Amino acid sequence: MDFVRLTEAQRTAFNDDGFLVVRNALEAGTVAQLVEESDRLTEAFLRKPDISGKPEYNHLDHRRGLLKEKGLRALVANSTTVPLVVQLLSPNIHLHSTTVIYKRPEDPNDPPFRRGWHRDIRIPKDLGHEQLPLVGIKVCYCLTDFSQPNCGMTLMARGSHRLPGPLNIPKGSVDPVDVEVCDLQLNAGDALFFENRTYHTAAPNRSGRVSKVVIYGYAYRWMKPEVYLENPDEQQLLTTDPITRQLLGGYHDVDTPPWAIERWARRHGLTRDAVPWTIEV
Ligand SMILES: O=C(O)CCC(=O)C(=O)O
Repeated sequence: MDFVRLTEAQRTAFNDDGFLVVRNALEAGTVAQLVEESDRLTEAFLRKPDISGKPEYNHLDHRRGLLKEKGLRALVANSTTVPLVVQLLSPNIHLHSTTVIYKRPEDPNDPPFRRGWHRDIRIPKDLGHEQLPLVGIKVCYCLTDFSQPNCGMTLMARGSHRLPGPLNIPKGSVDPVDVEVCDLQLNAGDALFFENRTYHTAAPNRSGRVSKVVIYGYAYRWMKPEVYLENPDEQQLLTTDPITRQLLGGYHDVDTPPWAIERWARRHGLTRDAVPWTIEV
C-alpha cells in the first residue's frame, strides 16, 4: 500500500463534520472494473421488473461475496483511502464490513422509503449516546455520478457525531432539525468517509439512472467483523500481501500486535505516543 499523508485540512474537516470527501480516489478504469464486478453480484436485482408503489424493491444492500471479485478485493488496501483511515484511527484496524448499494430510479410519486437516520454498529444501544467513542470509519466509493440532489447519495448530518442524544425529527417530517442535512454532490471515483457516530440515512434516487456505491467499513481489530464478511482461509491469506492479510483478519487474536500496518506506519514516519499500563510515581 502506498503512503498518502492526511492533510491538516482533511483532519479538521473530518473532526468538525464527522465525514470527509476525497475527490478522485479511484481512476476511471478502476471504477469501470468495480461497476462490472458489482453489476455481476447484483444481476438479479438489476433484472427485476419495476413494482409500482413499492420503492423498497428498488434498493439493494448486497453484502456477500465481494471479496471473491478481483477489483473489489484490491480495494481492501486501496492506497488513496486506507492510509487516511489508518491516520484517523490507528494501525490497529481491520475490514469490518463490505456492501454494494444500488438504488434504482424511483417514481417521484412513490411514498418515501427508508429514511432511517442512524448511527452505525448499534453501539448507542449499549453505551448510550453521550460518550460514544469513534471506533470505525466507512469509505463510500461512488461508482456513478451524484451530481444533483435526490439522486441516491447517502445523506449526512453534518457535525452529528458530536450530538449527545438522538436526532430531533418534527412529527410528519423525515429529516432532522437543528443539524445541517448534506446531500453531497459527488462524482464517480470520489470517496466519502464517515464515522460510526455520524447520523446518516439512505435517501431516494429520483434521478433517471441506477445509483451505485461500494462501502467498506474499517474498525479497530477488537470490533468483530460483520458475520457475512467471508474472509479468505489461512491458505489464501498466505498468498496476500501483509497489509491485506491484517485487514482481512489474518492474525489469530487481538493481542497479536498489528505488525503489518504498524511497520508500514513507522516506515512512513507515523508515530503515536505509547499508552502505558503503569507509570512510575
Ligand atoms: O443506503 C444508503 O445510502 C445508506 C447506507 C448506510 O446507512 C450505511 O452504510 O450504514
